[in-house]
Amino acid sequence: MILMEYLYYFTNQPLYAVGDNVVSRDGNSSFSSGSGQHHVYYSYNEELDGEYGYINVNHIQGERNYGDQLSVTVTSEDFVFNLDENNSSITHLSANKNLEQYDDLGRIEYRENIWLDFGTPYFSNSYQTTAYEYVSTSRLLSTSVHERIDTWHNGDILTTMIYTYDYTGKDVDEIWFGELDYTTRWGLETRRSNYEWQEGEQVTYKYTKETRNNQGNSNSSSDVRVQTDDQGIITNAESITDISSYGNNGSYAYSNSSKNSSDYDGDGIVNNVNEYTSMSKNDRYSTTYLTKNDYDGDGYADTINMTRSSDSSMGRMTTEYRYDTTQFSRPILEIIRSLDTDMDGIADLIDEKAVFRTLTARHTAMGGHVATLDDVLA
Ligand SMILES: [Ca+2]
Ligand SMILES: [Ca+2]
Repeated sequence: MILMEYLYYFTNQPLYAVGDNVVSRDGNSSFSSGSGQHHVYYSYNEELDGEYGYINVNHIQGERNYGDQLSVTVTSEDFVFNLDENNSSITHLSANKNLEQYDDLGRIEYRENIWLDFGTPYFSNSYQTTAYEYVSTSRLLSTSVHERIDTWHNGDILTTMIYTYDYTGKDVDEIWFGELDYTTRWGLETRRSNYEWQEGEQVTYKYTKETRNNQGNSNSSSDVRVQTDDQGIITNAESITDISSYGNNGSYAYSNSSKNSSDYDGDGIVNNVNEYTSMSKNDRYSTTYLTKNDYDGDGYADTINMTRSSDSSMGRMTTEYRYDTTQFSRPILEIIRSLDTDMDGIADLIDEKAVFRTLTARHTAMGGHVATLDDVLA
């Protein structure tokens, strides 16, 4: 039993196994004592009646406090038992263990997470460890290994994630959450899947670069992700940018851009592109949405849909362009303009026109991916 062996990693063991009959403890109880490394917490909750009867047991050892006893290990073990609605036997058990170890500066050093699931057709478990190494006061390397076994699909996936964090411009006490408080982080996720229906192992790589910049009244973030297959061909790319700022006079400006492209058959020709941008300043906003699809794989879009919307003193003006070469014998470009004068979301004036038109390559070329490896590598 793959699942059972992971229970050896637990300090506490589940009260019951699947199939066992429950003995009621007549309600809930909890217990707590000590502080810092000596903190202990235990809780027991039962709800044995009704359709969704359950028992929940939680054990915690250790406690993380700001500026005090920084070097601490916190372990939480949680067991959830689900009961059969007709008798008091256990039909399902899930066991979760989370261990976090902090160094003498209060930064996370090591994390272990185990999640086990017994009793449903979706037998699964995951075992994840993350080790953090602080290369200098501002740099951190972490390695995360995630294993997952899924017997329902008769296969398994092994995911390995390696992140490099950069905290340039931050003080040590601003790095409370090692994985969140970075200014830049680079990631490589390697995913190996083995399913019966697959022809051998499939390997994909996902590169990420995420930056966060918060200064005074302005915040910006940028996330870029590029996924490749084992041949190094980019199959998915994504780029998301957010910028927001507050003015001293109470003004607010926000802009967001989100783009993705995919080459789902991995032949080097992009099949699908989506782009969304929005801008808002005080109460005025404008958006553009564009989607392009190349179904026959010749590098030129077979359908294009673009919607632009912006506010003016007359109301919200929206123009939608629809181009579809797959539905009719001749390509048709439809242009639909609408104006929502009272901004209730329902257009008050609509003007539609459809023209036979073959767009040129300037509009239909699928182009390259929205990001390349150069954008994500350090
Ligand atoms: Ca393609
Ligand atoms: Ca095409």
